[in-house]
Amino acid sequence: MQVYPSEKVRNIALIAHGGAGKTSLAEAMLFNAGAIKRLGKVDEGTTTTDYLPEETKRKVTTTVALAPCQWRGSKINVLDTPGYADFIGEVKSALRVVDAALVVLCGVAGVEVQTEVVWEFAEQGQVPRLAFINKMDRENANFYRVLQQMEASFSGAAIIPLQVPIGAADTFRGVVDVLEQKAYYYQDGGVKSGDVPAELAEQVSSFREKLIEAAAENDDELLMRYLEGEELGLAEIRSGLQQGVLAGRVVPVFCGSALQNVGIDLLLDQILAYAPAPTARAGATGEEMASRPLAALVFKTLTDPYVGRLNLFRVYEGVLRSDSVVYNANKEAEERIGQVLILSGKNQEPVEELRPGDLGAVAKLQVTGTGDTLTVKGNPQKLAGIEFPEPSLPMAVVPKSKGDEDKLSNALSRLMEEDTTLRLEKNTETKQTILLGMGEMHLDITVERLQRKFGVGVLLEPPKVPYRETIKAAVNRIEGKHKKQTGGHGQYGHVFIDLAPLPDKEFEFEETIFGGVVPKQYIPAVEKGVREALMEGILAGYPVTNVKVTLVDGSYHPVDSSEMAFKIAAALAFRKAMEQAKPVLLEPIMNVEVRVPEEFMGDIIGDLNSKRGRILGMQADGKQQVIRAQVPLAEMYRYVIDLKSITQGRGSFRMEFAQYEEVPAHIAEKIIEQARAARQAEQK
Ligand SMILES: Nc1nc2c(ncn2[C@@H]2O[C@H](COP(=O)(O)OP(=O)(O)O)[C@@H](O)[C@H]2O)c(=O)[nH]1
Ligand SMILES: [Mg+2]
Repeated sequence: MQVYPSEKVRNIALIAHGGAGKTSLAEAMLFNAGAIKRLGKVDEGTTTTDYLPEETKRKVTTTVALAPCQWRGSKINVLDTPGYADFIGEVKSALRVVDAALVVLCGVAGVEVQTEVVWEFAEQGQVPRLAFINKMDRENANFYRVLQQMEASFSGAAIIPLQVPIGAADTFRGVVDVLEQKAYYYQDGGVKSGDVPAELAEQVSSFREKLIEAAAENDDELLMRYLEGEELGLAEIRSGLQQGVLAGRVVPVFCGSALQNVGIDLLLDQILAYAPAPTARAGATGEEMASRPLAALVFKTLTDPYVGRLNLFRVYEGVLRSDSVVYNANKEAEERIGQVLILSGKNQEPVEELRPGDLGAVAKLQVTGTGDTLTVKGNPQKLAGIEFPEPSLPMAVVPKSKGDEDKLSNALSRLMEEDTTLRLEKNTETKQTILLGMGEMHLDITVERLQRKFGVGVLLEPPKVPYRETIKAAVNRIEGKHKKQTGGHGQYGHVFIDLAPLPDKEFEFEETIFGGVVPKQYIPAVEKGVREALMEGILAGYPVTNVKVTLVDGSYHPVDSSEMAFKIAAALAFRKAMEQAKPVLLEPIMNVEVRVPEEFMGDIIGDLNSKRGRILGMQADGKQQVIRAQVPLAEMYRYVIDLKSITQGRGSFRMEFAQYEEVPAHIAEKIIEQARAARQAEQK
């Protein structure tokens, strides 16, 4: 593929709710541009951008994929993104490096939950937007209804139809260009232009009026002439619209069918016309940008156990050349660039260099990962990174075999290089390795990738709750005696302890020994014996906390006493004392903050109550309500899934540890019973 000057590059991300047709559209664009010979199908697993086994199996996009098209002397870098909420981090990556987003809508379903989510991402990132209403060939497709939904949902920008469909469903035959007032009919694999059909004339002229007004509003001079009733030229109107799109004030809307390949060539033309070039967004010429020191941002890292690491990046300034040395400003290290590549799905093509604004890839960098800036050593600069969402579904990772266990940690850290929404935590209390993901599908796919890429087999289990044990009563002078005096060297340790609740501290040890009844040198052993006993409480084997132990009395034997004997005696005394001191189970309580649209508030509160939650307060924040509550961790580990089903994905939540509290008796009984059964099973 030839090298394109920055003015001739367009970077556009296809963003949408899952199933709107992004992957099919990317495929149709590639096909029309002649980049592929055969139009692949999502349902047959033959598209360019859904190429991973996890994707073809599910017919769902899981990672951002690059698909460049050469169209009328320009290059359009299309980024296909996932629509499923579990992979929203990939959408963030794509939006970070494009100059425009093409929001794809299903002509039947219209504005869906993830449409709103990704629209807002684009708005927050100040990414100009275009919209494509797809699936016009489907029964019940309705262009005008979807337009109305868009107007109702997206108030921040003017929604301006630049096309209208000719026919719908079975009779969908093509589109009218509103500005040109020209019809395009698709038949027998070709396109014919003609006059606007009579039945659409009125609609088209009213949209055209709206369009011209929207164009004029972006340019003072145009606006004046427009208000004076002057006729504006096509080029002027286009330029007004371009400015509006660049500023995010205007969203032009197009339509067609990706599956039937109707309107896609026109869409490519419209992208060239309205999606800003990198130069337009930077406010500089390509030559100016190229003459500056290198600044390139890595927006995606792919790992392959055989091929190694592949970094996808955008060049912002300067030129990235094959066989050069660059500087990673984040890792503060030099990197050797071998061959610069252009990617199309999984296919790679070597190129000499990439100009400012272009997207490409480099293999086998040593330290570079997602979010890093590649620059020059003498003049390093750091581009803003990418803000990824925090994963909130935890599962414990259990290796299937010893071999899997040995390979696991390396495989996971490699996977996390390419998937920035995975987190790994080691829970020191439960000794479990916890993998956090965005949702169930995300974690399922992670398990598949561990197997496919690294040959590591794992199971996921619900994480254990780190319960603790404590006491509610104080007991005094509890005796522990360890004595063995049959034959040879004996053992003798003997203590009396007091045990008391200690609300604000985990543990304290004191001694009030008088007259050396327990000799000084054995007192540390007594404390050690107690500390070891604390690690496994008597109820269900959880760590004991918030207790104070005082060594008050004891006795010794001049020959048989030893540190070991006093340690054992102390542990015996502690367990006996705990049994008598009204032991209870404690569970972690979380501070939870749920953010949902107002209409879900009742259901959210009901659900939190059923999870033994205490509502602390509610507060409006714009159209959203923020609900604060305290809820036991044991009830919360799948909350991301419950919240999604209550709100159809419109809610979000955060939680953090608050404090430990006593487990209600009827629940404690079950936990203690389970622990006993587990211990018995272990002993067998
Ligand atoms: N009838 C019809 N179906 C389509 C069209 N575009 C995509 N589809 C189908 O919609 C489903 C989802 O498409 P896909 O491209 O995977 O959507 P994505 O999740 O947005 O990438 C697949 O079964 C496609 O064949 C279209 O224009 N018309
Ligand atoms: Mg897709």
